[in-house]
Amino acid sequence: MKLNQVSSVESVENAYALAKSAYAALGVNTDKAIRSALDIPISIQCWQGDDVVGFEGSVGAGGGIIATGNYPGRARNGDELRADAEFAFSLIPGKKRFNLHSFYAETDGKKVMRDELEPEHFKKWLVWSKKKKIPLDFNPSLFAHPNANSGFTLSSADPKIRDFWIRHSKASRKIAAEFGANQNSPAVNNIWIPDGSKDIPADRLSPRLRLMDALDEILAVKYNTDTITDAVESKLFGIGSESYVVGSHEFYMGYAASKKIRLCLDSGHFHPTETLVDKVSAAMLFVPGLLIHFSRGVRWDSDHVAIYSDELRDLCREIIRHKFLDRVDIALDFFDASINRIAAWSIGTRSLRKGLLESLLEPYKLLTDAEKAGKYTERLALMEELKTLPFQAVWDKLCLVDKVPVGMNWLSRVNQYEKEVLINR
Ligand code: RNT
Ligand code: ZN
Repeated sequence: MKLNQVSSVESVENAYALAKSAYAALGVNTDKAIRSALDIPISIQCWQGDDVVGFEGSVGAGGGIIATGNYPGRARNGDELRADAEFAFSLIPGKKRFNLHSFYAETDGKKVMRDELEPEHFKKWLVWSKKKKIPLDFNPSLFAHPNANSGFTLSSADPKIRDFWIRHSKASRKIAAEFGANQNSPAVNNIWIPDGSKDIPADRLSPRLRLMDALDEILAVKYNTDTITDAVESKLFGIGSESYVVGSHEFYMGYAASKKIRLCLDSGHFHPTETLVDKVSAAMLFVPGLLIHFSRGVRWDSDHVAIYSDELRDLCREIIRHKFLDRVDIALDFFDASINRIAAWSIGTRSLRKGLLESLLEPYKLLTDAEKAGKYTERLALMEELKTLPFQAVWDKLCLVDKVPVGMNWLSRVNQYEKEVLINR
C-alpha cells in the first residue's frame, strides 16, 4: 500500500457528503463543527523536539522526568528546533501555539544564569513567532540545573537556593508578559516544580509553607492580564520523588482557587486509574480557569504521546459540553525519544484535534434531554450509537479544508524529512 495514495480528494468529499447528512439527521452541523474545531488553539510543547534537553549544554531533563529512547535526529539548537516545528505545523490542522521553557533561551554563547534571563534572550523566538503567526507560551525551568540537585527548588529550606528560583520564576513571568504584549494574546506562564522526596518525609508541611511563600512573592509582581496568564501545575509523584511531592493536587487546587490563577491539570499526574474527566467540572467552579496538559501516563511515566483514547475524548467532551473554552487553555505535554519526534508531535496534536472535533459533533442536547426525562436506557443507547457515526469522514474533510495531509499521508512526508534532514544530524 502506498501511504500517499490512500485517499483522493474526491473520495474524501464523497464520504463527507454522506457523513454530513448522517450528522444532520441528529441536528448537527458538520461544517460549523469543522470551523470551530480548527479555531481552538493547541499549545504544542517545544520540548518534544529535543527530548527536554534545552540549549544550556546539559544532558537531559532531570527533576524526575526523562525522555527515554535514542531515535536519531534530535534538534540541537534553536534553528533546528524551529525548522522541525515548522515542518510539524504543516502536518497539523488548526490554530497552534508554541510552548517554550526558559532553558530554550538563545544567548549567543554567553553564559546567562537563569535568574538573569531577559526577554532579549528570546528575540529569535519572538521574531519567528511573529513571522509564522504562532503565539508563544512559557514555563520557568526549575530542573536540569545544579541548584535543583537537592530535589528542592521553590520549597528548598536553603534560602539561597529558594531565592535563586524565586528570581528565576520572576524573570520568566517578565519574559512571558513580553511575549503576550507582542502577540495580541496572553502567554500562559506555567510553574511546575519537581520538589519532593524519594522516601517518607518526616515533615510534609514545612516545604509546602515555603512553596506558598515563594509563589506569593513571585506572583506579587503584577502584570496586565492581557499579556500573561499564570498557572500552577500539580503532580502525584516523579522519578525520585515517589513518596512525597510538595506541589500536590490539593496544594495547587487550594492555591489556584485562593489566588485566582489557573490550575494546570496534567493527565499523566494522577493515580493510574484516576482521570481528569471528573475534575474539570468541579475545579472550574472554584478556579478562574484551567490549563490542561494533554499527555498519557503509562505506569511510572506521565509523558507518553497523547493518543485518541477514551480519556482524551471524554476530557475534550467536558470542555466542549460546558462551553469552557474561554477559560481553559489547551496544551500538550509529552516527550518520546524512541520514535520520530516530528511524528510524535503530529500524532499527539492530530489526536487532540480529533477529540475536539468529535466533541463538537456531539448532539449533547439529545443526551441531556434523555437524562432530564430520566430516560437512562435511551441515554446509554444513544451514547453507544454515537460512537460509530462516520466521524473519520468529517476528520478527513477538516484536514482537507485546512490543507494538511489527509489520513496517514503525513507520515510519508515525515519519512522524507527524516531522510533529507534528521538523519544528517
Ligand atoms: C512534569 C510536568 C511539566 C513538564 C514540562 C517539561 O511532570 O508535566 O509540565 O513536563 O514542563
Ligand atoms: Zn505537564
